[in-house]
Amino acid sequence: MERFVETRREFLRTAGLATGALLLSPKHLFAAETEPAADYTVRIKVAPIEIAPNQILSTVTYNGQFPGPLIRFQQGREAIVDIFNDTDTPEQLHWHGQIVSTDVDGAAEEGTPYIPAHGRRRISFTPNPAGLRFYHTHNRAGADLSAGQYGGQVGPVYIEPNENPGRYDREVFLLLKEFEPTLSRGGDMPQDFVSPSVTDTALKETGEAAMKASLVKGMPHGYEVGYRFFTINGRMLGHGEPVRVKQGDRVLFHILNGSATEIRSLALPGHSFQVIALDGNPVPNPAHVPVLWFGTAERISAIVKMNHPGVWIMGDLADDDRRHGMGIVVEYAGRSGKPQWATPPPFRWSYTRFAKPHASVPAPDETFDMTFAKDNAAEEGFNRWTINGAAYPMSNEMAPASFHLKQGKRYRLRMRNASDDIHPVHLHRHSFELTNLAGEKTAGVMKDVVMLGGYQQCEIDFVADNPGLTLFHCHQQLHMDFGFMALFDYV
Ligand SMILES: [Cu+2]
Repeated sequence: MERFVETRREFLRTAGLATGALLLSPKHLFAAETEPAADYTVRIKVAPIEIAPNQILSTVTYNGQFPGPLIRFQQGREAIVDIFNDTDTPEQLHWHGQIVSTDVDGAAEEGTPYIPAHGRRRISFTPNPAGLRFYHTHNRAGADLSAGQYGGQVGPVYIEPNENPGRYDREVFLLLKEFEPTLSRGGDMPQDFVSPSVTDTALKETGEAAMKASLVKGMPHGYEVGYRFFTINGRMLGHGEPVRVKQGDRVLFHILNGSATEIRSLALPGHSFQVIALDGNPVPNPAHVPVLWFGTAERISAIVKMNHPGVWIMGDLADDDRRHGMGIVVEYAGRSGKPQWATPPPFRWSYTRFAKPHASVPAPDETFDMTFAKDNAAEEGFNRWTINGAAYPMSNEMAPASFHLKQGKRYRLRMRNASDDIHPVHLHRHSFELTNLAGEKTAGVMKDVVMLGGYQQCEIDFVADNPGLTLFHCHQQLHMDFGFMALFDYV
């Protein structure tokens, strides 16, 4: 991986040395001034990736590798990124979780220009906020399972904080991702891990009435996506480099669910995770948990004290997914043998565990009510998704904004899920605070994706502090591609 600081200094040094010569050539000097070297270069290209010995896939990648290169920025220091697109399809590269302008963000719906096919786009921005972010394509895939985030266009971003990042011996980045998607009718997303588990009777009645109506029409189930291969850092379990540790190490894991559609879990037998950040943002209460759960696009930074020597499988709780690759070996120095797995005791995941106890949040200036609903199999066999009755046009384009913001005001989104599916809901270009989960008040947890369980409700608050069109959507690719999106604008 390139370290941009060196690259840039080197460039300036070279440019400085060359100044005398360039005086003879004003045109050359001008070119150097208008086009400094990029801090990072990302190249979108189709490439083979080997996820296990002789298991080679061909997919769209960043820089010919999967995951895309880890991009490290320094908080608050402007960076220049060149994005080359070597494919035949115009592309959008989204800087997930960053507070950037619509010109940079990477969403056509907000008006970000495309990176032209076989072209280049240069962007510059000030990376913010600190912590674990990521970059991924924001192209619509629709029914095309080789497009969008089904392919290999996902890479981690780490924005170095200006303040002390914490005490640990080493840092390990893990990116969870499935390959070879196929469509099926049915398939269940796990959600019995969600806490609080309270569902709303009225939402349930709405959802069940919709299901009855579609059963009458003979089309109760839209397509769902399943996968053949499961990987961590682009390798199936047992086929990548193990995470090598020593007894007593404090290892800081930065883990990212890069899936297009799946909810993931992760456990390391005999160890606990001290969660220090969610979606890159430090949590008020860094609690210990035996299992991590990630909605699509969610990130967790957690410290593991290595105090249980052995050779272990750090893997997904779903046996089938783990057997098909969703895991990585953690190996203590001096230990060998077959990696061991043990199912952790029953555990429910709640964001409130990491919240500020007994804290309250300021009242919002305005509350937007949103109801999410599913029209079963209504869109050429795919489920159509609506927010307050409207599906976003299925075109990868701008549409009129549904919600209007005034700069500086605090807003609350009261989200009600009238479907039985779980939704990892994402707001672009802003961070939000979790303020109510299924009736339970909470405060202090800042995120950019929140999982909303079937027939549940939750509330998130955010300050309108980054003017411009702002996309809001479910991060499950099938859901966002079939209507589950809306725009906010500033008025
Ligand atoms: Cu969804």
